Amino acid sequence: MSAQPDNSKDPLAPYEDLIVFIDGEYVPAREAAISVFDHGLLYGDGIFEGIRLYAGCVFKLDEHLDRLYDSARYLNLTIPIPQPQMREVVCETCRRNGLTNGYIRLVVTRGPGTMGLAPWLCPRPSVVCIAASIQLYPKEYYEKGLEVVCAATRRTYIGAFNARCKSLNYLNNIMAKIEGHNAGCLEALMLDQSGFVIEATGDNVFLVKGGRITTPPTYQGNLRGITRDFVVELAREAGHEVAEEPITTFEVYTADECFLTGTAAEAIPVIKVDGRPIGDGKPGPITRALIAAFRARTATDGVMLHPSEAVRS
Ligand code: PXG
Repeated sequence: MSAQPDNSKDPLAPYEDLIVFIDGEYVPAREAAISVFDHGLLYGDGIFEGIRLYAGCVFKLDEHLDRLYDSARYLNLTIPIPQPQMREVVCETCRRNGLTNGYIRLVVTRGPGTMGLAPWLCPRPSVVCIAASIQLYPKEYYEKGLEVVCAATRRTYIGAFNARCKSLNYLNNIMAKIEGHNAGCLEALMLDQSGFVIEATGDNVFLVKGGRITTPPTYQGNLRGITRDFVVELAREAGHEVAEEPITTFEVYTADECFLTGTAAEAIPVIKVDGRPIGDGKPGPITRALIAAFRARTATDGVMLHPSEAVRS
């Protein structure tokens, strides 16, 4: 399978009528532009968050903002908008687009600067907020599960860059995603330098064995997913034992169940890894129950866009 793009369609067509927040203003999408000298473009120097809007509530908004501001601190990047105001930017972008359900992309770049790496020569970081709709995986995969492979490309070593910082440089993940695609899969698992399976290219990974749930700890160079933390909470509430422990391909291939979690993907079953069926090769009961619990809570655990209307109704 080729990773070359399909040029027959305009991928931006669905975004034509959007209102986008950029550097303090809400403007039509076609007018929202970042400088060609922005270090976000020149060096991938910047950070982002992907956030979901469910039934008029921004899901885990404060958790996403905490992670965004921590990512900024890691990079010694000063976000020009204080966190409480950023909360309002996210909500207002959703309101201006009349959204009830959607996907929010919040991006902070280092801003325009001279053509050298030096971030201290970039005086004005840029802030962009886009709110639109998303469908990462076709619906049928939530019923029948995904097949994945383990990518040969290792996850960036934490001594080089700690992926707990959600940066604009996703080339490590994209290399693995291409490997998955070339193997006919929509996702790929990634291993760290020592051979531990630590996450997928854009999702965290969970296993179930003998009723016990495991997921890798977040000191191995993976992203501490907000969906991951929520699913751990849901699983414990449902009475399951959940352990954060390193996993290898042995644990993956011999698991009863496997699933992935992420803001875009939510929770999705994995039924085959490297050609080996997981369990009986069908989404397992604990995975299915957690997906149902996740869906039941997404509409109630968020920051309301229109709190006054909720009080009236
Ligand atoms: N690991 C990585 C490497 C991620 O990028 C997750 C785990 C899950 O984290 P959250 O907090 O979302 O539960 C992510 C987040 C995409 C896409 O288009 C993926 C993410 C974010 C935005 C877009 O696949 N993944």
